[in-house]
Amino acid sequence: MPLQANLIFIILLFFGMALSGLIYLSTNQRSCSQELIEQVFATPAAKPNNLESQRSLRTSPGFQYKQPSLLAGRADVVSLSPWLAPIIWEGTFNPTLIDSIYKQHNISIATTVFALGKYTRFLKDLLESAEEHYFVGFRVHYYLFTDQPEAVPEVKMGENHRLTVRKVPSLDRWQDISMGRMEILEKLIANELMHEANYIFCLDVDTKFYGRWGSETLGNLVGVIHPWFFDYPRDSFTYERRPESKAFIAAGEGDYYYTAAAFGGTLEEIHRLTKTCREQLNADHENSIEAIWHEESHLNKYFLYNKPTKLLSPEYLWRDINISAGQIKIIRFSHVAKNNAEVRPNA
Ligand code: UD2
Repeated sequence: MPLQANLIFIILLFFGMALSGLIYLSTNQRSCSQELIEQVFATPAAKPNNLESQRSLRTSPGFQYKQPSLLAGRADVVSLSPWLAPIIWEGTFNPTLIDSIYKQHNISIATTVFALGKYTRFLKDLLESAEEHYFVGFRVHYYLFTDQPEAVPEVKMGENHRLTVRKVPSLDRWQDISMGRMEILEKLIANELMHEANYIFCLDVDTKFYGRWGSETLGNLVGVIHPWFFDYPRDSFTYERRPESKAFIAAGEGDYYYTAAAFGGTLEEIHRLTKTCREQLNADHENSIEAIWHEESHLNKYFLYNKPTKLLSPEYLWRDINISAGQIKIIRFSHVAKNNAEVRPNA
C-alpha cells in the first residue's frame, strides 16, 4: 500500500473509532439519565396523592350537582378571611361535590385524641358519634393516648376506620396533660405519620359530633374559630398579654381567637405547628411562666403569624348543644358540659 493510502486509512480508522466512541457515550449517557429519572419516578409514593400540594380538584364528566351561584349565598356571615382563606359555614359548600373530588384520591386522615385520668369517660360518646359523622367513607386512623388502655370502650369502627391505643404516663396537673399534647403529637408525626397519612386533626376528648365533619375541612393549615369569642372585638380575646411569655400578643393585633380543641392540616404543617408550640412552651417553662390558656395561647400566637389556609366556623366546635346563635345553622361538633373540679386531677 502506498504511503498516502496508508495515511488515509489510518485517519479514517481514527475518525471511525472516535465516532463510534461518541455514539456509545451518548447512548450510554441517555440510558443512565433515563435510569435516574425512572428511579425518581418509580419510587413508590409513600402515601397517596396529596390534594393540597397537587392542587388538583378534578371531577368527572356527567357528574350532576346543584349549579353554584355567584349572587346568592350566606349573607349573614363572612366566608373569606382578609387573606382569602375560606371560612366554612353551612351553605358555603356542596358536600356531595367536595366528597366526590376528594374521594378520587385515596386520602387518609390521622386523628388524635387524649384521654387521661377521668377523661376516659368521654371516649364512648366521642368515638360513637365520630363513627356516625366524621369523614364517613374516608380512611381514618384514630390514635388514642391514655394512661388506662383498659378503660377504652369497645366501639365498632366503620369501613376503613381504625383505632390504635397508645399508653402514656399519668400526670398530676391537667394543664401539663393539655400542654404535653404538643410534644407527643410532634413526635408521632415525625416518627410515624409523615409517610402514613395525608392529613391530621387533633381533637379534645370532652366533645361529641352531632353533624357532618367531612372533606370540606381539609386544608394545609386548618384553624377552628373558638365558639365563645367569634363575635368579640380582638382586644377582648383571651390572648396571653404578658410580654414575658412567648405566647404574648400585643393589643391591637390578632385576627380571630382559635380553639385548641380542634386543629389540623397536612402532616408537614402540623409538625411545624406542634414543634413551634412545644419549643415556646419549653421556653416559657424555663422562664417560670405559664401562658393564660396554656397551649391554646401558643396556638393563637402561631396562627397569628402563620395564617391558616382554611378556617372552620364555630359549627365545628360549639360551646354546648343547648346554646343557640342565629348564625349557627348546624352544630357539627361540640364541647360537652363537664364539672372541671370533679374530672380534673387538680384544681
Ligand atoms: C380549653 C381548650 C383545650 C385546651 C385547654 C388548655 C377549648 C374548647 N378547649 O379546654 O383544647 O387548650 O383549654 O387550657 O377551648 N385532658 C385529659 N385528662 C385530664 C385533663 C385534660 O385527658 O385530666 C386532655 C383531654 O383531651 C382534654 C384536653 O386535655 O380534652 C384539654 O383539657 P380540658 O378539656 O380540661 O381543657 P378546657 O376545657 O379548659
